[in-house]
Amino acid sequence: PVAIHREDYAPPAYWIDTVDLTFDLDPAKTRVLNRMRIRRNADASNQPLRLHGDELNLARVLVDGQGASFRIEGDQLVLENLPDAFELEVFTTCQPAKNTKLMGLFVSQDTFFTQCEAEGFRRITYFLDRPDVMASYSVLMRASKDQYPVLLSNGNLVEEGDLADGRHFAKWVDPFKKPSYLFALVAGKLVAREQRVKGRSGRDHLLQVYVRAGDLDKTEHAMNSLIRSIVWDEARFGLSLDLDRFMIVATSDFNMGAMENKGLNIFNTKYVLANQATATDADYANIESVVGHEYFHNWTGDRVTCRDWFQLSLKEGLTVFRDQEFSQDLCAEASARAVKRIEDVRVLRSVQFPEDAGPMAHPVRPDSYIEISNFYTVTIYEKGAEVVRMMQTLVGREGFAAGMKLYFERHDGQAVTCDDFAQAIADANPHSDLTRLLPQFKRWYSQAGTPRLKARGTYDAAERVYTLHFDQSCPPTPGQSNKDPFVIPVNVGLIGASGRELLATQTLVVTQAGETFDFAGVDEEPVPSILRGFSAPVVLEFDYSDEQLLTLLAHDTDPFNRWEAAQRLGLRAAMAAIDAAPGAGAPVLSNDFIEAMRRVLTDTSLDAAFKELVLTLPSETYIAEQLETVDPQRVHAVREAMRARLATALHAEWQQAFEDNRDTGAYSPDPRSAGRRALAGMALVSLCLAARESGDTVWPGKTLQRFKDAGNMTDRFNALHALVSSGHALAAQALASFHAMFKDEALVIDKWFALQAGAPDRGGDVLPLVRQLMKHPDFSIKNPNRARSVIFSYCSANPGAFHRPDAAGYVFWSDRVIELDAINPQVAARLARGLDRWSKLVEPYRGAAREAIARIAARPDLSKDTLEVVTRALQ
Ligand code: B3K
Ligand code: ZN
Repeated sequence: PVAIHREDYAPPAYWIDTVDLTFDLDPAKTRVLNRMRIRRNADASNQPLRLHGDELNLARVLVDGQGASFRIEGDQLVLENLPDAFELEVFTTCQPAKNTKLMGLFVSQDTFFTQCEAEGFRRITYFLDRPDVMASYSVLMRASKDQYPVLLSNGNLVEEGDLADGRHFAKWVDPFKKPSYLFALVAGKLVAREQRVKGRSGRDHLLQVYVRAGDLDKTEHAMNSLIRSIVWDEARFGLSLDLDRFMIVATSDFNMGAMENKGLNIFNTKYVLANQATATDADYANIESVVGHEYFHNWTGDRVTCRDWFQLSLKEGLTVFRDQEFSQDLCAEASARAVKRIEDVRVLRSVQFPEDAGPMAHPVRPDSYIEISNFYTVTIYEKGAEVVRMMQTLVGREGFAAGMKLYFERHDGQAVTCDDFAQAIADANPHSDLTRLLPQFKRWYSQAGTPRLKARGTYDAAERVYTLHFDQSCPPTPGQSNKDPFVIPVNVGLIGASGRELLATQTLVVTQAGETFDFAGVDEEPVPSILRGFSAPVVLEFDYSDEQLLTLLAHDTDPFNRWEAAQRLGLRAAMAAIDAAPGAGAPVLSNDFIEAMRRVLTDTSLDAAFKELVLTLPSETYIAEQLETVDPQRVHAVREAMRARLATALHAEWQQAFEDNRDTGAYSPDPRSAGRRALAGMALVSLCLAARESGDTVWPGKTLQRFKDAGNMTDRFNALHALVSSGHALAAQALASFHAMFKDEALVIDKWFALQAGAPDRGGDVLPLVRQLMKHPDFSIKNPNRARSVIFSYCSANPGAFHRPDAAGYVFWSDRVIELDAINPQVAARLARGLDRWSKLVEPYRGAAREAIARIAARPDLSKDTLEVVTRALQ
C-alpha cells in the first residue's frame, strides 16, 4: 500500500457540477445509473479523467450519450481525449447485502443505509471521490413499496409515486452543493417522530427522527436535543438551519457514532434511542452531544468543508469544540459546566495523550496516511478541539464568535484548510496574541506529541513578588525528532495558605522554551493554581507538596484544579505503591488522603457529580502513562487496593452518600439529578466492595433489591455493576434477570455483554467468560456494537484481565483482529490499536505483545487499515 502525502495535494483535473443518480434498490444487486456534468479544470493540465471505484461491477460508460473508450487501472476508471465539458453516464451494480464493511451502500435489518465518509461513495458509483469536488445532486430511488416504504436522500423530496410491479419511487434534490462524502440514502420500513419548528428569522423547518416501528417511544430525547442544538447555534454563533427538512435516521449496524450527511444524518441507534427504562444518564448525555455534534457539522463541515482529508480536524476539531461548548452552555450551574470540562479532559488525557506518545502519534493536521479511516482519532477530534479552544482563550469568547463570522463570510460553499480557519479567527482579532503569534501558534497543527510544561515558583517576601518560571519541551514522535516551542496559554491564579484567593485567573502566554512571569503585591507565599480549566493540552509538572495539593483541593476557586489536586494526590499514592516492594505491607493510601476524600464526600457545598469525579481514582491507563515501564498487573493490583481502601475507610460516609442521593424523584437526565445518581451508584460499588472485604451480606442484599426496584436504567445498571464488579455471588442471578428483562433491547444487551467482559479479573476468569459470551446466541461479530461490547470491552477497556502473564489475552486479541479484518477492516483496525503501547510493558508482556502484533502483520491479504496500524506499531 502507498502512503498519501499532504504536500502532494493538487486540485482535481476535472470538476463535477451536477450528479443525477438513479437507484434500483435490491439487496442482492442494486443498479446505479450515474449521470454527471463534468468540465475540465482550466487550471489543470490536460490529464485523463480518473474516477475512483471500489468493488463495483461496471456495465456501461457513455460520453455525451455515445459509447466511449475507457480502461480500468486498479480501482480507477480512466477516460482520455475528453471534450472540455461533457455528460458522462456510468452504469454499475453493487451488492449491498454482502457489504459487511458497512462502507458505501449496505443493508441493516432489511433497510438500506449508506456511509460515504471518507471514501465510501466510490463503493456506490465511480466518482471523483474527494472532498474538494462539490456538486449538485438529484437522486431518484426505485424499490419495492411493500419492503421499502420509506425512501430518503439529501435535501427536498420533489416527487414520489407508484410504479408497476408493486414498486414505487421518490426523487430528492439537494439545494446545496456538496462533496460526495456527504451523500446519503436510506430505504426501508421506518417510522418518524416529527416536529415543526421556526428558526429565529421565521423560517419553517420539518424535523424528523426515523427509527424502526418499536422504537418510536425512544426518540423524544433525540428530538429535544436537536431542537436545543438549533436554538444554541443561532444564539451563540448566529448560524441558522438552512434546510426545509432535517432528518436523523437510526441504524443498529454502524461503524461509528453518527454521520453528518447534508440534511440526512445517519446515526448509530446508541446515539438516538433512549427512554428511562433502557438508557442511562451517560447515554442521555452522549445522545445530546452527538446530536449536537452532527447538527453543528451542518455549518462546520457541510457549508464549509475540507479541501483534503489532511484537513479533517478543520471540521472535526471545530465541531467537537462546538459540541463541548453546547453541552456546557446547557448546564444551569457553573459547577455542572466544570464537571463537563473535567469529563472532556479525562478523555483527552487517558486516550489522546497515550496516542500522542505511541506509534500512531500524528499532528492535528497529519502529513501522510495510508488509510484515512485510521485518522479519525482522538488527536484529530479531541486535541483538535483543544486547539480551537486555545484560540478562543487567546481572542476571547466574543472575538472567537467574530472570527467564526468572518470564516463563513470568506469560505461559505468552499473546501478549505486549517490555515484558512486560523487566519479568519486571527484576522477578526487584529490586536490579539493569536494574531501576533499566528505562525508559531500553528505548530499545534504541525507538531505531534504532548508538550511538557515544567513550572517552578519562588516567593520574595521582602518585595512581595511571586515569580513563576516555565520550561517547555515536547518529546519526539515518529518522523519528528525535534520540536519548536508552542504557544501555550496558561491560566493561573494564586491561593493563600489559608485558602484565600490572592490573585484571580490571569492568562499567561508562554511562547519560549524558558520564560518567567512576576506577580507583584502578593502578601504571602502563595500556592499557584496553574493551568486552570486545563487551558492547554499539556502535561504540567510542578513540584507541589502534599500540603499544597490539599490546600488546592480544599480551596481553589477553579473547580478543575480542585479536581486536579485530588488526581495528583491519587496518582502520587499509586506511584509510591507501585514502586514499593510488593508485599511490603505499607498502606496504599495515606491518612491525609483518606481524610481529604472524607471531607469531599461529606462537604454539603459540593455537587454530587463533582464528588463522584474527585472520588474516582486516576484510571489504570492514565497511571500507566506516567511510568517508564509498565507492569499492568501491578498497576491493576495497586489501583484495586486503593479502591478497596477507600471503600472500607469511608464506609459510613458511603452509606450516608447512598441514603442522601438514592432518590432523585421522577426521572430527569439533567446534570444535577444525574450527578446524584452517579454518586449513589459509586456508593453502592464501594459498599459492595467493602462487603467483599468484610463478609457483610447486608449491602449486597440491598443492592440486589435496588436492582429489582429501580425506576430507571441508571439506578438499575449501577446496582448490577456493583454486584458484578465486587464479584458477589448475587451477581449471577441479577445478570440472568437483566437479560430476561431486556432480551429484545439490543442496546441494553450490549450493556449486559460489556459489563461482563469488562469485569475485574479474579484469577484469570474473564477471558474464559469472554470466549463463552462469544458463543451466546445473542452474539454476532458482524454487528459492530456487539463486537465492541464483548471484544473491545475486554481487550481495550479491561487491562487487568487482558494483560495475562500467559499471553492468552494477546493471542485472543490477535485472533479477533484477524477475524474482524476479513469482515470489517475499520472495526478491525480500531481493535488493532489495542496494543499500541506494547513497548512500555515489562516482560513477559512486552515480548508476548510484540509477537501477537507480528502475528497479525504476517497475515497475507490484510486490509490496508489494519496493515497500517500494525506496521506502525512494530516500527
Ligand atoms: N464525520 C463522521 C465520521 C466519519 C468516520 C468515517 N470513518 C462523524 C462525525 O465526526 O461526526
Ligand atoms: Zn464530526
